[in-house]
Amino acid sequence: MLVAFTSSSTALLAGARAPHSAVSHASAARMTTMATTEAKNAAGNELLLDLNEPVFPEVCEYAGVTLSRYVLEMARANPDKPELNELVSVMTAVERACKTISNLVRRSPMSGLTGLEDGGGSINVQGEEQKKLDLITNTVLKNALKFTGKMGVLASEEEDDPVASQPSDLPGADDYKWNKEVILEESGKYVAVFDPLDGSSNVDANIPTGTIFGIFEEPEGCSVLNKDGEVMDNECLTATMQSGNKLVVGGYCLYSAATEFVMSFGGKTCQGFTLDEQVGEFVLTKPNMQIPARGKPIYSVNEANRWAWDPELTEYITAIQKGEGETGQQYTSRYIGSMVGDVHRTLLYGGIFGYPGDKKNLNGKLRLLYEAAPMAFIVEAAGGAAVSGKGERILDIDPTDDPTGRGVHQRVPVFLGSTDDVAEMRSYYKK
Ligand code: AHM
Ligand code: MG
Repeated sequence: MLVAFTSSSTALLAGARAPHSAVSHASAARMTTMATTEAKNAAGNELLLDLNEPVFPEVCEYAGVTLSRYVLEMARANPDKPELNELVSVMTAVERACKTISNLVRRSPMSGLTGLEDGGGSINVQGEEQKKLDLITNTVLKNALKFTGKMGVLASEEEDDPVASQPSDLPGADDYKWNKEVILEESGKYVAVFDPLDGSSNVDANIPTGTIFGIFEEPEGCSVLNKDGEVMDNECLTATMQSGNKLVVGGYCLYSAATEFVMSFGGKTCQGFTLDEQVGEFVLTKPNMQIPARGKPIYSVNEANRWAWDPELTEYITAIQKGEGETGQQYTSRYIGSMVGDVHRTLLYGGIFGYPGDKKNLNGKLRLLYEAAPMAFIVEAAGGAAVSGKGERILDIDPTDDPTGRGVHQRVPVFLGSTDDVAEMRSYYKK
């Protein structure tokens, strides 16, 4: 169902493409109910939640629609789902963390936060050297989410294993040595997955980086301790192991010339906000983002790996480079090496972004839970496609099926972007 806040001027319907200039002019708004739609996203896939989308035909010229207002209106537009009110504080925490991270990244050349943690001595579970900012941004996000009181379990690129979100005086909690940082809590409603500073290898060169996040509901009946106060197995702490099609909210924050926060609440639409640094608020600047079915002729992939690619992929990339693909246009290459920046450009301009598996790294590099799935959620909400190495929908991949046993850090090949470009790439595998 769509709910519109209407007044005398042009109404912007959720899911409809809105000119950016339409978010202006002050006026009071009145709420009306619009026709019912099915619980499907723009890509035509079933959604977990059928949410009414708040619609803003008119907003204050000076303040605009802030992210906080959008989230509040989303909860208000869905009175039959009171649990959404609990997400307001979770989203406030994510928003505040992203503002803080933006500031930390921006000030890092002056504040001594560039470079490696421990002079290179700090390595995460995936064998990667951690940067000072990797660790600080992880703490910022983790603390912000913890203190909402709504979170049960958090999984992050910078944590070896998922961590519960609150200290607990429950019996047995102190003995629990499941990982160095495990703390237990029993009242969480949501679980979060995040990559606090994706693309951090770029950060010292002042190249765009980003935060990627996803929020799931905690599975029903999840209890860290059993009735005798004994610590259960990892069942609940692995509550983050859910497929992307169960995401309630997903999105990213891009730290670039401007800080942009792009998110989808429920997966039906995709909304883009820009941080107004002067007032410290994210303001809706890209309502109802839609990725063109065939946008600019751009491909985005690390070509240094092409010698180990599938021959089908090599054939496809070579064809579009030469102007011998379906469009007959010669494609150009854009690759930042920061997924958030590369995906943001792809959302706005169209084209295809990929991190394929290859002979050396069968599943590529990107992690399913906190990189591939939230990004696939966003791209589909904007009408694009996101598939893995066999052409399967990334959002349908069940992380508990992981044959590599990497758990929350499972990697998957990723291709996403304009539907026609992704379909064209897959067609080479069917020849
Ligand atoms: P990170 O999470 O350790 O920063 O790694 C993920 C990043 C992505 O942002 C980006 O798409 C990819 O790594 C780039 O990898 P490569 O340098 O192999 O092209
Ligand atoms: Mg990352």
